Amino acid sequence: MKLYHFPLSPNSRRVVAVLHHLRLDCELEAVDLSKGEQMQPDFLKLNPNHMIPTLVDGDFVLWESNAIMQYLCSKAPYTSLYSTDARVQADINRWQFWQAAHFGSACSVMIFEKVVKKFFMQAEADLQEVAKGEERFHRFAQVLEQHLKGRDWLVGNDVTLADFSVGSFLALAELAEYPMAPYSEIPRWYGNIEQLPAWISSAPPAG
Ligand SMILES: N[C@@H](CCC(=O)N[C@@H](CS)C(=O)NCC(=O)O)C(=O)O
Repeated sequence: MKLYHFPLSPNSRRVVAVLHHLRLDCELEAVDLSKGEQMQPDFLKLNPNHMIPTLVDGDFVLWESNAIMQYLCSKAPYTSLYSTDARVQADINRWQFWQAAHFGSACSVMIFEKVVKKFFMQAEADLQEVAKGEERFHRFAQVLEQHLKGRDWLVGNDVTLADFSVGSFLALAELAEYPMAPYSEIPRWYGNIEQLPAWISSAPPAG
């Protein structure tokens, strides 16, 4: 298998974390988004959305990080990351869809305005966009905060794909200046993810 990724992207880090957690053999190839490498014709043949992560497994090409994570679990003999129990699996799916549709898209506004523009475009953040992102962030962070009360993980008693999917956006909380002040459960839970060997080993190189 080969995974096209960009180390700074939360969308690809969570896939790399799952690869490490499951100890799966997979070649990693970095696609440098800051140089526009995702627009190369050969890459566009794999993913016409020009996005990482993208997985190639023989003649099978898969894009969308959450779909890739679920597929990788089918490569492991059994993993509690993605239980085979229908309700537990539905619960994990729920949080993965929620990340893709709501929480992640709120975080992405701040990542774009405060990180991508500053480091890759040498441009200023649009404060109106930041305000809209923050409002959206609070709407969904409140849901996450309430759910995490009395829990160490999003679903059940162990780490699942749900934690990697939602948690991946917290890695950029400081850099992207998410408005984290009202929340205590979210950083407590993210602290559990930060201690996972697979999360540590999937971190982008410093500097
Ligand atoms: N929904 C997609 C989002 C992937 C995504 O947004 N990738 C960004 C990097 S974080 C990308 O490749 N952007 C390059 C571009 O849009 O040209 C997933 O979960 O895989």
